[in-house]
Amino acid sequence: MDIKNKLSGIVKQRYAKTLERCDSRELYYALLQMTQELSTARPAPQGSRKLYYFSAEFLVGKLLSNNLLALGVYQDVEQVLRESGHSLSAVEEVEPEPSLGNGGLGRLAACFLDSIAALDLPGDGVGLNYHYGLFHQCLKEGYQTEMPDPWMEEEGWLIPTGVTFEVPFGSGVQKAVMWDIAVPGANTASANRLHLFDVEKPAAAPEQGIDFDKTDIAHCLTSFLYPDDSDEAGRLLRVYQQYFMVSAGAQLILKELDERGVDPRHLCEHVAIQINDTHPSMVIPELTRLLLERGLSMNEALHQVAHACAYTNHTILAEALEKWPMSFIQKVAPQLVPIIRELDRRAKQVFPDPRMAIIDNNDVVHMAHMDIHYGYSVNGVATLHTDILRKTELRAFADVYPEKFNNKTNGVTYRRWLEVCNPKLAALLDQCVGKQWRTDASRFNGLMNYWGDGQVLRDLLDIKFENKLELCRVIKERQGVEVDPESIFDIQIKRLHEYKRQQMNALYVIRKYLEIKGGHLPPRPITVIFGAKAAPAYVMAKHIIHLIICLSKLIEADPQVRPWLRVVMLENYNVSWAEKLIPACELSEQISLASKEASGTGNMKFMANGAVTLGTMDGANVEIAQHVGAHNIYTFGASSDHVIHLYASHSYHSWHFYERPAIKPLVDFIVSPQMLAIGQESSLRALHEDIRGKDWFMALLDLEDYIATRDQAMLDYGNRSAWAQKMLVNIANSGFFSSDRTIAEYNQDIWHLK
Ligand code: 26V
Repeated sequence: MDIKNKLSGIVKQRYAKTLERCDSRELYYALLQMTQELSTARPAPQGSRKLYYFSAEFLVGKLLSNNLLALGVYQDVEQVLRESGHSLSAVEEVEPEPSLGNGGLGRLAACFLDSIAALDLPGDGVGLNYHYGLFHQCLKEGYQTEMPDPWMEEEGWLIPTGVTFEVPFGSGVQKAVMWDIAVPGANTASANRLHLFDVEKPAAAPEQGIDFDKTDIAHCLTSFLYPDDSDEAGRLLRVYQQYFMVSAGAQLILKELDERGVDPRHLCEHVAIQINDTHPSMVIPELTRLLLERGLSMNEALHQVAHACAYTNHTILAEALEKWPMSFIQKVAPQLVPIIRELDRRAKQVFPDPRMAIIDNNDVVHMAHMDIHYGYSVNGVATLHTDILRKTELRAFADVYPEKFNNKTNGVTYRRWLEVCNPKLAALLDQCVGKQWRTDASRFNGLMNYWGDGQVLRDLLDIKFENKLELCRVIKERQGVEVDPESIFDIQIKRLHEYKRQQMNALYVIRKYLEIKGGHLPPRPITVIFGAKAAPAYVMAKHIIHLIICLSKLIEADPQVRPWLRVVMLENYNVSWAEKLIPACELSEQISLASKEASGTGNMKFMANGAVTLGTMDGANVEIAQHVGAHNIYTFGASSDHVIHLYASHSYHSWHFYERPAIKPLVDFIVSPQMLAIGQESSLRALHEDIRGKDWFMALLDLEDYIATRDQAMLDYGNRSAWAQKMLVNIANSGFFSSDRTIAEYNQDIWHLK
């Protein structure tokens, strides 16, 4: 294909200009048009069974580069732009980023769509089109404030389909309008679709912050992702969103079956439905209901549904396991109530164990329990997580349905998370192991042959340094902060949650600060970078952000400490930030309390980009440690077994740890006069009190080990060639964590798509 001609033709027609005379914005829209034309010309992959991946979140990130790569025209486009005096990276800046996810769960769904298409498997995503995303985070005067994050434009990636469905709410029928985003497969000739459902007449953005009328379902249903669930109206809106998504999705499945000429009595031979966490669980009773309407008996309908639906669990945090009062469902979708009661009755008949009830004694519906009884597969997202599900949280179910339980360790797409975001490292890999790694990540292993190759090791260090320079440039440009590229880049980027323990990282910063003030300098300057959004109603998470910002201000103002230690809290951390941060990272902070992080996927992206992990034996860190070996990862902290025992026996008392001489001064520094002079007293005191007297996620339990292990890493960093070898081993062993491997396993064990 002659890209130059095609693109010139488009800009001539759109703007009556030559390529040379276009600005970045015009070029972006021209490339968007070209990419859409190429993608929509592709047919869907063929197969006997089609997958529908239901998820409330798809954190797709910017799509231009990714799609150009998948379509095989990236290099041509880059060249054409260069020759006409432009750069693709400047054009990319114009693209808005959709924030259609919270974090790992949504980003995983996006990586999965990429891999499903790349493996040429027939599989579409089903989700919602949130107009203002999660929220845009502003960090003003030391606090997070939330603003709408509008990302849709007149012209964008959404393709109008003309397809609509009627969703029968208790309050009346509401129309669901289907928009599609094309998902072209890398190295294939096909494309799948991400179907995003929307209301017909969406509300305008709220005037102030993210407050809106949560009872105005007709217009606000798709305004925001997960509206604040601290009040009842927000929780109810969430049920409206969920039912809207699954009802429209289930109707789409039946429509496509009709088009393929398949009798719904054979649905499960032709359809696989993956339920991504419990947000889409109502697809089970809804599809049952629709099949009953089509004349199937209850037995027939349930047979089809239970052999089509499979459930993925992404967390064992009790507060995140969804349970809805039946009264909510009665209000949102009363027609589901008799069906859910029947599902519950049948399950109880076979398994009277109250731990397995779909509806408990308080008339509350346990969504995960419905998925397990009426799905044919239940999977966790890392080996340790699946083991914990089997042994603790879902034990009663694993005992009676052992054949349903299986593990699918998460993965990430290296097309976005290496090829697009780290072109220099990608080129080095091409040189060392050939270009095939893009579709066969097991090739990374060939890099091990260069473990003793001084030139390759120096190249790795040089590439890392160049990526650090680029990150410095971006941080300066976006936040006006100057960071020393010679310092160690130590990065923790993920949602703000106490179990992820950003507060423990902050306590290490305090320790370093006090050491430097005492004249004890670290072996090298350190830059500690945080990126994190806190849920709007999660008060403790906001206190932790405040602590980090206060530390950053304290250090900035201190010429004695500043050359040795810097703290940067990035504003509005998102996928685009991650694409700059991950290639530049040297020490990857994966420090969750063991047993709490189901998998983590950032850990995998960092590893593949040559960062060394500092982590607990939690989630997929355990598998990373197995792959790289003890010399190439820094692990610390209590084991998951020990942590589970501490919870069960109620024997963790933070105040015992607080009293230790190495810990007390660090915790107390939070409310020191210096800190109170910078920050808000009530916030700092609340955090101090919580860590000292409760510390539910046991930051103090692991603190001393964490400090010692992190110090050791900083020391080892000084031996540059030995460090480069650790980087190399990490990259070489990251192939296992490709989402292509994960998806191949889902297909082989669960979906059987072709
Ligand atoms: C949800 C909620 C909702 C309400 C209050 C607190 C809370 C805390 C956690 C969650 C997590 C929801 C599920 C989730 O995002 N899990 C993440 O899934 C990733 C992909 O499998 C995995 O890598 C992460 O470890 C896991 O936390």
